Amino acid sequence: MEIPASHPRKASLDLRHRLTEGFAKGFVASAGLIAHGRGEAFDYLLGERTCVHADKAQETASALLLLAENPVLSVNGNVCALCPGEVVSLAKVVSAKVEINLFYRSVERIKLIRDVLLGYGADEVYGVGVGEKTIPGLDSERGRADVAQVEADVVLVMLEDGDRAEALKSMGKKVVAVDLNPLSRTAQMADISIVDNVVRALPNMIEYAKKLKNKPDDELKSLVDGFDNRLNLAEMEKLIRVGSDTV
Ligand code: PTJ
Repeated sequence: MEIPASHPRKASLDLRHRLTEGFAKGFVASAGLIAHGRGEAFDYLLGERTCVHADKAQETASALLLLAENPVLSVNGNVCALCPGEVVSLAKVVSAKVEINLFYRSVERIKLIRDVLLGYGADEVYGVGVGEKTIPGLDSERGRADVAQVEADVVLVMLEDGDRAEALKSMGKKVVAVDLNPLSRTAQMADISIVDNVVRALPNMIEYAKKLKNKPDDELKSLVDGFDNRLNLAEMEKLIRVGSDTV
């Protein structure tokens, strides 16, 4: 159904439709619809905009991805529905691999997500095999990983509140999270937590990565070293509780 351009909640409803269409096509998990609702609630409280602290986290995350030897962008059903083209673009700018990692893993969903990503121009999509590698300490299906994720030094984890960030960190990796809930386990465990809607975060990260790409490593390192994730998360939580950028 086409939402009229005059509808005051058009942008939000259009995003919902991307999820319900992805569900109808079979690549969004039914629980993914619930996860999206949780995100919507946080986004509403944050004013549905990129806050200054989220913008800083996006700039820093872009620098970290550019510095990485072996960055991986991890994609689940919701990310595939909301921003497949942006995942592919960001992967190209920062020379990252794109890997599918699903909680509700099925061969059918993996194939559908792979086809969407290839349709948006991905050179190669990882995580489509049987998952011969495992992430130690992770008993869910998310623990089945491709060699890409196992060898990665920096992993971008989007839209999941779970146990993978902790397991990846135990393997010595740096984790960047995109999660509208600053209190989520993933946001709390990550090295850089971007508290913003993924549909705004990824385009902004692509722009930052393009700007930072030709800067010397020292400059990128000082951006990363100067970032305090605890403080950033605390500011984002304050923003939700108090409702102002200036508190
Ligand atoms: O596709 P699968 O099989 O891997 O399944 C995906 C699930 C549903 C398991 C995954 O999305 C999930 O783990 O959902 P959770 O546990 O509800 O965590 C989702 C987190 O992402 C919540 O903290 C939400 O607030 C947040 N979130 C939801 N939508 C967005 C978002 N964060 C940023 N942008 C969004 N659009």
